[in-house]
Amino acid sequence: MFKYAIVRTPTPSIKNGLTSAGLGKPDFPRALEQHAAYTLVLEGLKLKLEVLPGREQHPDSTFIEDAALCTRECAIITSPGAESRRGETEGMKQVLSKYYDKIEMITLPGTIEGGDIMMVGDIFYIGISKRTNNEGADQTIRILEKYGMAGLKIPLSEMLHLKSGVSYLENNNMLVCGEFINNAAFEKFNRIVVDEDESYAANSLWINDKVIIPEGFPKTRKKVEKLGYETIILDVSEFRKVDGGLSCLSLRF
Ligand code: CIR
Repeated sequence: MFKYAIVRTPTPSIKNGLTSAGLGKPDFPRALEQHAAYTLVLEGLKLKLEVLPGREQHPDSTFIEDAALCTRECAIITSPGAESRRGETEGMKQVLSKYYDKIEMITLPGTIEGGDIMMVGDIFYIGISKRTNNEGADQTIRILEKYGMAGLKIPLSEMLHLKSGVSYLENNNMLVCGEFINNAAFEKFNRIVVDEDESYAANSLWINDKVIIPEGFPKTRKKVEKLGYETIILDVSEFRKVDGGLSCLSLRF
């Protein structure tokens, strides 16, 4: 169960966020409303929320998941692979030191973004992607092992981040789509395949026994409900325009 969440408010510069979605520019007032609705849902799920001020100079900084990894033992400040996102980790040590005694750092030439890290108990699956390199993954794995946890690398060929295509819903259940459907690393899980035309919903979010699903993906919703989960539907259309999903909008621990 998660107790805390940290989010960062979007700013008007979100329209300059990195993207390959081809869905147009986000509408800032709408993004703000959607972000507020997201934070309300997290609070409704009994998380103690910290809302960090937006950073206009970093258009993607509302996707705070990429800037750190919060484990049961330590927090790890990442080293974003996208150059325009490098500065997003500034100040994170100070923020996280309210919650953690042990704070570790990934350093260049290692790069890693939180969207490439999926927690399954004490095992962290780490996507090797355009943003996360082997060096960044290896540094992370060494830190995890120091604290009695483990990391496993998963090479990606198509998706932006590992969690763009796979989400762990606890209780051995995992949403998978695209290049991850037949990945041997996930064979032991109860894999629920997300249809290609709903692939955005592969980034759904388990929080304290409920699953948040983006609005507009009824087949995925049905599949998740069939597993017995109560679902919460949230419209995150403006974040989707800059390749962001539900998980990237918060750190949860
Ligand atoms: C980026 O390309 O870095 C942002 N526009 C989207 C980041 C999404 N983050 C995530 O899935 N964890």
